[in-house]
Amino acid sequence: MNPCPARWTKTDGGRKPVGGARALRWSLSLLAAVALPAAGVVVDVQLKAQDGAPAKDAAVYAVTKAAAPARARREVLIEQIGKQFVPQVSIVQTGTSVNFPNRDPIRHHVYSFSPAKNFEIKLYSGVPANPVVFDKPGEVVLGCNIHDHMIAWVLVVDSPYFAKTDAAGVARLDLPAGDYDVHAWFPGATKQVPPRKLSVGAQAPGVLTFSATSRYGPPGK
Ligand SMILES: [Cu+2]
Repeated sequence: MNPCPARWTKTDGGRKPVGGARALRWSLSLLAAVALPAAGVVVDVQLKAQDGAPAKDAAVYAVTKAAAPARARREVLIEQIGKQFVPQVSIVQTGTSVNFPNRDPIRHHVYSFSPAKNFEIKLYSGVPANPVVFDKPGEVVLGCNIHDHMIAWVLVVDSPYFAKTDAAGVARLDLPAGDYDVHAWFPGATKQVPPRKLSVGAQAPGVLTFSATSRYGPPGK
């Protein structure tokens, strides 16, 4: 006599197609987002060394006062291969987890004394059990306690809009319309260059160029 079981069964049966339709709508809207990059404007930023040569493996990031969208933060890897950090330069958003897999048949001891992230992973092989969370913005210089020549940088930024420069010294940002401070960052530079204002509208603003005002890169290079 209790109608409930029958009613529940019916409702459950009726939910499935609704769920399926919802899933389809989601995938369609994702496709639309991918197919319409026009929501943002692509801005190329050229970085040059003091002598005018392209500044490879430097970074650019743009900061806006407008609410930036949350970005899915994947775990970032900085490996040790042949007694080098790979990659030597990383740029991540504040809160990103970074792990340090040791691919060498010898042990490394990764550390940083930088104020933005003071940590060490004592003498280890293989993949550390826990990644390191970079929870404060700033420049973090990495070293190895065993191999003095090993050096790498992590730039931690409070923005989802960042990119590393390629071999031509160009970093490409995809920015929604709005007002930004665009920062260039040269790893290991004794003095960084000041940021520039950039208003992004419907038109691409052309190429922004920054030149390093000091020597940068690993010591001794
Ligand atoms: Cu080492």
